[in-house]
Amino acid sequence: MWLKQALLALGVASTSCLTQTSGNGTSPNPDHRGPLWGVSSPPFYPSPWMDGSGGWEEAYRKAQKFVKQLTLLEKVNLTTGVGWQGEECVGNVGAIPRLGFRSLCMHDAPLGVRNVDYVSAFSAGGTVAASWDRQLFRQRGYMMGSEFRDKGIDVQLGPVVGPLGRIPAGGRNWEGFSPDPVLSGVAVAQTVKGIQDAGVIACTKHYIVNEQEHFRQTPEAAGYGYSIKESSSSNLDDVAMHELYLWPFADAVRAGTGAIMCSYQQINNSYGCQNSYTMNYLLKGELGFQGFVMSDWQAQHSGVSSALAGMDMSMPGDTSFLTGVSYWGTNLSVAILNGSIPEWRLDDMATRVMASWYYVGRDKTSIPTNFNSWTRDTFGFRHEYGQTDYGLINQHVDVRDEHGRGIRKQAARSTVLLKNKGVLPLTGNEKFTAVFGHDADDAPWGPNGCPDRGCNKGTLAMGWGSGTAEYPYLISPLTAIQAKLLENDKNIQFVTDNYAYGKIAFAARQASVCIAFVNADSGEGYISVDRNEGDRKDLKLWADGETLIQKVAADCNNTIVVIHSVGPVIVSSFKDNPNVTAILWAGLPGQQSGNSIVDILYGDEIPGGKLPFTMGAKREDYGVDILYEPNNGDEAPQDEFNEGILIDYRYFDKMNIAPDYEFGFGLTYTTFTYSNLQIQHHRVDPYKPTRGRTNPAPSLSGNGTNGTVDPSTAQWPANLTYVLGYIYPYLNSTDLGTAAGGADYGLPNDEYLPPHATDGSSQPKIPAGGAPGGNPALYDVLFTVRATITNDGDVPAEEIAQLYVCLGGPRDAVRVLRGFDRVSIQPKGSAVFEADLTRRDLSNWDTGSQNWVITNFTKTVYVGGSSRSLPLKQVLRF
Ligand SMILES: *[C@@H]1O[C@H](CO)[C@@H](O)[C@H](O)[C@H]1NC(C)=O
Ligand SMILES: *[C@@H]1O[C@H](CO)[C@@H](O)[C@H](O)[C@H]1NC(C)=O
Ligand SMILES: *[C@@H]1O[C@H](CO)[C@@H](O)[C@H](O)[C@H]1NC(C)=O
Ligand SMILES: *[C@@H]1O[C@H](CO)[C@@H](O)[C@H](O)[C@H]1NC(C)=O
Ligand SMILES: *[C@@H]1O[C@H](CO)[C@@H](O)[C@H](O)[C@H]1NC(C)=O
Ligand SMILES: *[C@@H]1O[C@H](CO)[C@@H](O)[C@H](O)[C@H]1NC(C)=O
Ligand SMILES: *[C@@H]1O[C@H](CO)[C@@H](O)[C@H](O)[C@H]1NC(C)=O
Ligand SMILES: *[C@@H]1O[C@H](CO)[C@@H](O)[C@H](O)[C@H]1NC(C)=O
Ligand SMILES: *[C@@H]1O[C@H](CO)[C@@H](O)[C@H](O)[C@H]1NC(C)=O
Ligand SMILES: CC(=O)N[C@H]1CO[C@H](CO)[C@@H](O)[C@@H]1O
Repeated sequence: MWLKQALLALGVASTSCLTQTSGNGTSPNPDHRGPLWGVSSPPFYPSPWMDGSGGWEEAYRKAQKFVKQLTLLEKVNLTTGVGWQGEECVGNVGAIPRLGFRSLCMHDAPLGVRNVDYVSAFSAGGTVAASWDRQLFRQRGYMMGSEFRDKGIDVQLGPVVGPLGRIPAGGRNWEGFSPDPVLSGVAVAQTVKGIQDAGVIACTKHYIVNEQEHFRQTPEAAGYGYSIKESSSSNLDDVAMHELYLWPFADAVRAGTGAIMCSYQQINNSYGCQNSYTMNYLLKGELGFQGFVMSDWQAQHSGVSSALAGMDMSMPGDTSFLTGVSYWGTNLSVAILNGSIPEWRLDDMATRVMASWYYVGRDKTSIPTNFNSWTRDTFGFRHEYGQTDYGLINQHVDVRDEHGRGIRKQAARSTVLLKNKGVLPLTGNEKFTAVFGHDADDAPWGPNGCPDRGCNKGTLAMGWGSGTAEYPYLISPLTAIQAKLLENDKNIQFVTDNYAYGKIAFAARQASVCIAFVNADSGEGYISVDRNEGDRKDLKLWADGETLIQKVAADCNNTIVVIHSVGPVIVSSFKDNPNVTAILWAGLPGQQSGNSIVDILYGDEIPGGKLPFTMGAKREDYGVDILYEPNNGDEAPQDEFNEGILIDYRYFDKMNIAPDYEFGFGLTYTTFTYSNLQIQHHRVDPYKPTRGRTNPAPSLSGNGTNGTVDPSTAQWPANLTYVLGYIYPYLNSTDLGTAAGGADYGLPNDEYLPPHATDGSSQPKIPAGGAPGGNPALYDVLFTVRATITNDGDVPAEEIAQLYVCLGGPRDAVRVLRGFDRVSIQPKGSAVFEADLTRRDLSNWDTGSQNWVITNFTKTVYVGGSSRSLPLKQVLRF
């Protein structure tokens, strides 16, 4: 009901596949209190215990065997971080010395190993998404995973599908892949498999609807002068949750992701790390997630509640950095001992952690951690906060292998050619080449000069925040172009001061080709760069890139523009300028930036990427924007996702707004003709909702704690070498109230114990569930779609063919992406594009039955080269 209202508010009438309604692009009023204002999340308890299904059987058996031998304190150790800067990695849990089991190491980032030397800086997720290349996704995942493995890391904190990219200005979108759930879903699944093939646990994050930086944490907001008592709440309906935001998480779970990170902000006014509906019901129930949920760093806000709501690991362990106290640790021991949390819940946490560890084979390939993320010094304190345990802490192991070559290739394959008036590729024999823009250059302090890349100096090859890695080197475009042109001893000049207009004009006037590099940066909310508080303040090029391009083009009729950006930027002022002869979007290419763009510019690689998002003419055209100001007094800002599923191209299509460059668009040096659409129908059994009941929660408490253990066995050992600030599982009194160290950290008198939360008996199964990724029948292939693609030109090329479906209902998008493939085709040759349509691909989420349903609306299949170039179409016959 509300959805209809929301659509009416947007001026959208009912539509079907074949007709687009007209709209004027009016965006919803951000201050309007819509139907999602102040909504809540339904409680769901008990927390589902893992059952070892869907390929997890062996890991589950081994994990249970391991957990059975653990004491209460040892299990608590497995679930609780030792505190910020307590150990080598950005997060570690306690060890189990009795069994020689070392402290597990959790470490950033989604594009390479953070805060360490001798690692690679890969292209960002949002950049490689533009390759639409499954093999590349997997290969990149494997390369990253190998580096984490060889540094001695157990869990890589990536990949990212939250943010999905609802809002183009979202600060961390570049860490993820694409605002389209299918492209993101394929990319995340392949990345997870790649990382885990290398023997490292992938942590898919941030769960869920973590779509902006503003107001995600109250202390951070206070730092920007916003006084709010609670983090913002992302409020969304059940359809948008399933059809959009949960979709790629389902793919990650189905691919076997060992960990998931719950997010900072609230969902329907319940914090991401204590929302029983998102963690218990959606993730562990419906999606059958077998791994463990860890908190984002300081995203935990309660002890008992978070445990009962499905969180399995507290990161980094302290309530907030360096407090030395934890919601868990001692308090989790107490909560088990006093019965607030049943021991099966703790057993399940520990089993999930250990099952993931076995699942990726860490029992076979565990390398000791050989670095310390808090310093580059070779010798120092192992415990940075406690300043104890001095010794060799950084072995400076070079784990890069030959990955530099792969990164160069990956970035080139992810470069998107947006415009080309026949000037590309260049030959390298141009008489006079002039390069412009600070984005072409090295940074004055070197590529790692700003901590966590929190500045925009020199060329941009990754955003800022925790999603970064240290560059082993960063090849700037200017360096690489000079090297290329010096092969023929050509003339090359440059002006890298964006504002030196006189010098720019002087160089541009002489040049036979001008290459202007421009950029737009963003990052994580704890760093603000040029008043961009994580999220971008606008979609413009930085350092007045538009004027730079205009000045160059005014004097140079062959101006090539290269954009390094975190996402869409406004290109309207120059895209139709006749002197702008080519435009390339190169994203955030990573360490080989200059070489990758040289490979494209000078013809060693043929451009073939396509946009993983829409480039709109103005920010208003996207229909949604960042909530930049608190809208609820000092209470939690209410971020209403009134647009439902209509983000990015779905919104442009629905409102009939012409983008500058549409989702899925990209040129190469030839054109393609699509023909011969054929649809094969497969007979499959009808969809069966999952029925029956689970087993009761297994009891692994061999040591018989189960609420009956004598607290005297859980006291501080007399001989323990205490590390300052470190989080331990021990009690300092046999009186549980005293031992808990205050009511704030997890005592039941401070928290509400929800009904059924401690019930370990057999539970009804969830109809849309049944296996990791959801009901297995959702992945039945119902149709196979084939089309012939002919390369019209004289050069070999690759085409990224795309399959869209109109689901046909009034609230549906005009079309949604459902398949794609990057196909290599010889000159004048043809190839067959083939894509499967699964039951999930053709279903809508039905809130009433809480399941996926294929509606009776006419469904139409479209095939072509972009979201707006779809020459082939056919109605599906079931
Ligand atoms: C756009 O559409 C909305 C909703 O239909 C309407 O209220 C508004 O006046 C329109 N604006 C323009 C500029 O036409
Ligand atoms: C949020 O609230 C909406 C509206 O009541 C509801 O449809 C949806 O299922 C809720 N989602 C979550 C995650 O709580
Ligand atoms: C818990 O972990 C800490 C830190 O690794 C370790 O010192 C302690 O011995 C562990 N406790 C138990 C009971 O294993
Ligand atoms: C294009 O460049 C030429 C110089 O080559 C200049 O005379 C002309 O004014 C430029 N046109 C535009 C639209 O800037
Ligand atoms: C630029 O102008 C020069 C001189 O008029 C001309 O020879 C050349 O072909 C032009 N280049 C482009 C790309 O239009
Ligand atoms: C733990 O307690 C539950 C419920 O009281 C009981 O069913 C179970 O047998 C107990 N397990 C052990 C190992 O004592
Ligand atoms: C501490 O004492 C216990 C019990 O006597 C013993 O098992 C353990 O090895 C000792 N630990 C250390 C670090 O000395
Ligand atoms: C230990 O007990 C004291 C009271 O004796 C309490 O104030 C303190 O917070 C406790 N320490 C921890 C770590 O729980
Ligand atoms: C489709 O139509 C049939 C026949 O009218 C009806 O039985 C069925 O419930 C409809 N399915 C859905 C999903 O609405
Ligand atoms: C049955 C069982 O697993 N017991 C274990 C309980 O914990 C002690 C150590 O405290 C182990 O030695 C036992 O094997």
